[in-house]
Amino acid sequence: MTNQNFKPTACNICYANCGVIVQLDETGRQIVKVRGDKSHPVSRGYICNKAARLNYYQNGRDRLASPLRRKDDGSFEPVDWDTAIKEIADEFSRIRESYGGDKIMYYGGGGQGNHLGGSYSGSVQKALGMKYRSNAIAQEKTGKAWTSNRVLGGGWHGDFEVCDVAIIVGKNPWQSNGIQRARVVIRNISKDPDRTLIVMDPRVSETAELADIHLAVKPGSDVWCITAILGYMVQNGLANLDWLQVHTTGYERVLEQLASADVEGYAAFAGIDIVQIIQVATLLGGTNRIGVYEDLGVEMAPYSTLCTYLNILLFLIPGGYGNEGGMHLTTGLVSAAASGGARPADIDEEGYEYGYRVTPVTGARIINGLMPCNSIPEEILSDHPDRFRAMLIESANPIHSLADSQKFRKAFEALEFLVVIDVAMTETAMVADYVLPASSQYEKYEATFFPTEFPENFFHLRKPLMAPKQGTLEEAEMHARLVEALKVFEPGELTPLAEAARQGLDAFAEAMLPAMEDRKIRTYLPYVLYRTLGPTLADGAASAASLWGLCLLLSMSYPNAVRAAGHEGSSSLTLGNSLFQAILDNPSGVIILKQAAGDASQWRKPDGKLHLLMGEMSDEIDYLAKYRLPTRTDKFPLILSAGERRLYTANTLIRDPEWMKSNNPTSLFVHPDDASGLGIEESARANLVTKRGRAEVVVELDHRLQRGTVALPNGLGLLYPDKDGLNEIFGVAPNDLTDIDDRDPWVGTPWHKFVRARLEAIR
Ligand SMILES: Nc1nc2c(c(=O)[nH]1)N[C@H]1C(S)=C(S)[C@@H](COP(=O)(O)OP(=O)(O)OC[C@H]3O[C@@H](n4cnc5c(=O)[nH]c(N)nc54)[C@H](O)[C@@H]3O)O[C@H]1N2
Ligand SMILES: Nc1nc2c(c(=O)[nH]1)N[C@H]1C(S)=C(S)[C@@H](COP(=O)(O)OP(=O)(O)OC[C@H]3O[C@@H](n4cnc5c(=O)[nH]c(N)nc54)[C@H](O)[C@@H]3O)O[C@H]1N2
Ligand code: SF4
Ligand SMILES: [Mo]
Repeated sequence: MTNQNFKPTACNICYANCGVIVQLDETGRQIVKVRGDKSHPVSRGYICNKAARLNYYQNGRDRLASPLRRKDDGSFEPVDWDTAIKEIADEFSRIRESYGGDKIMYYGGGGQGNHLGGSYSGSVQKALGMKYRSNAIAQEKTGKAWTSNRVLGGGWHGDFEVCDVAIIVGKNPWQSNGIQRARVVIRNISKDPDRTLIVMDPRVSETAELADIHLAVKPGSDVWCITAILGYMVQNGLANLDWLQVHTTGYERVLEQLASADVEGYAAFAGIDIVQIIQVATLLGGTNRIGVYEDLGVEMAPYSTLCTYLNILLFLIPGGYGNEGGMHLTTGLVSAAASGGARPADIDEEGYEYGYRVTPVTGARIINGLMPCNSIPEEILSDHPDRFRAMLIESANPIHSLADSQKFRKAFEALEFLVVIDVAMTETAMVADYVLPASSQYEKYEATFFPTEFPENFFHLRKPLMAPKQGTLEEAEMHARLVEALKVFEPGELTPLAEAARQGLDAFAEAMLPAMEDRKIRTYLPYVLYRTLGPTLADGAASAASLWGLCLLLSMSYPNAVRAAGHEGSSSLTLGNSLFQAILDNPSGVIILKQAAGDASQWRKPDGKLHLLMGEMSDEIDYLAKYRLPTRTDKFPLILSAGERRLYTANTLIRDPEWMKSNNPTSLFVHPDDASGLGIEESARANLVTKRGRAEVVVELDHRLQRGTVALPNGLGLLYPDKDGLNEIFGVAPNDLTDIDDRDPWVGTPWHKFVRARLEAIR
């Protein structure tokens, strides 16, 4: 078979976004065949079982096809685009005039496969004076962002293709990917006698099955296990003191604490044999080619922020940073932009941060501009004069995906105005005042800003496979029309830039440079690029225009790495232009930068050192000696992992339950001993109860679980129309069972992997 008629794009089911080539049927609207794209520079033909089922995303029965407006009786009526845009702009303007633009909150902006549209939302936020925003990252990765920014000055990533020791903490890449070509890479490490795969997970996950060393911690106790490993290293001369002295500050206090850690006691509390601790500490202490990957198993559990901090120490104490095969700062199109703008935190003499931004009502910490998702309802359901009155939600389904769905529904119903932009009629869209239908990710140009690979980093701008579904618009156009309805620019104000763009990229760059002296142009840059450069881009690629600004920034921040990837240009402007052109010209993706180990860009600016001491986390390390974990009670003796990644889960991106070949959508995994103790048999129905709710489940016995733990799949319990158009719920929505208050004290991330629960047999 040849690959004629196959078009390149990417799989949008998880954030690996593997390159794929797809074949459409004769109507041009159904995706009938999907293969790995061998021309993709990083995934190189790799796909997992899910990619074949993209058509369930593209052609869901609940795709939206017209803007919808809520009527007085609560039902929706279709309205035309001009009406919708005008009325939405008017109502948001009214809220801004009555209460201030900071009472309008923005949520979302992109899921697993789509960030291009969201890059334009900033212009709408500015036009309305919005100040607070959030997205799903603030329910998983803000603890990581906070600690990483403080210690390293940015996010971190390992080179799993070549590291000697890989340590995977609370992550199951076999099912959830995340690392490029995850199954191949994991299998390679597992098979190689000279490389070691260490997995920390209470469960014998598919990844743990391949591990050389499986640290089967008790749920929520990872921080004791990791501190025991670090303590053993420091107490037995395995810390790389020479390296720490040269590259870090504040290490003395950290080493002092680890020197007095109760290694044996901590190992025992975590349920780990001391022999394993010694084995792992000795391996890590003997190399600097270390790859650490953490994910939800620890980021959504008690002590999540401390756990990330300790994971950073796992590679810094042996000196496994900035070297070949070691850990590195992530650099991509967006981190370049962030490093241009991020102000370093204010730190006092003891290593505590002060003067950080907080939310208006509850004073929760804002990290990288994102407020904690768990705080959102409290910032609405309040008498506080600064409470949020309205929201704009784009490409996200927070009623379903955030902790405590009931609380979110109540909060959104209390808003004066809610607008949702989505491709489908979601649980969140159902409570909106207006719903705007987006073209799907295969009907428009799309891209994500996730690639974090090292030493080579890629970017993949995907071309549309088909025309937009009738009645839909891409987000870039919606945002531009809203900016215009809000009358930000005078007619003709951008004409000179638009004319320069028509003369080509070089002329445009030359005109933009002085234009960007104007604060207004800088403030509304994505919108300005879309309306000036956008229309001149070939093949209708107008929404790719915002990338031009990012390419310029990347070329200014990392000129050598961009040139090493084969892009040419003597100045930042010409280099940025050639990078932008390369992104437009390569439909299977392109390497945007190539870094060298030890590259100066890896070292924290301005003093060039890593700042090991975080006062807040030092206190937490001391607190470990108290051995405190939220307790199981007679009422709730089980720990529920609410929302696991399985063979057929895809957040809420695919709503049609038929997409699953396996998976009973309601299945709860239970250890056979726990089930028999309750008199529950395989495939029996049972009630799963938490302090927040109850759900009927089907029990599947699974000996890979730890006794006393149960697990539900993620992303199910969605409403979906049956063939007669009647909405049905398939499976259990995990966040009917989770509580907004069970969260990390520093960054507010939820404890979804540590939900206290009980199971009741149904007789
Ligand atoms: N198939 C599929 N892939 C996906 C997604 C999807 O929906 N479906 N979603 C994507 C997204 S958004 C994300 S963020 C990632 C998430 O990817 P993962 O983090 O891998 O996802 P989970 O399956 O939720 O949790 C991972 C592991 O944590 C373990 N765990 C539970 N409690 C603990 C604990 O106390 N300690 C430790 N160490 N481990 C624990 C579980 O046993 C599980 O094996 O997946 C991405 N990939
Ligand atoms: N209990 C529990 N809850 C969890 C998790 C868990 O493990 N347990 N995992 C959490 C994690 S890690 C994550 S990342 C979140 C994800 O939760 P969300 O951020 O809410 O994201 P998705 O479920 O991926 O939904 C994305 C939305 O985007 C829409 N969409 C798809 N394509 C487009 C498009 O092109 N344009 C627009 N405008 N919309 C589009 C989809 O229809 C869908 O409604 O869920 C979280 N929720
Ligand atoms: S790893 Fe993720 S992006 Fe790649 S094929 Fe599987 S679901 Fe799609
Ligand atoms: Mo996620």
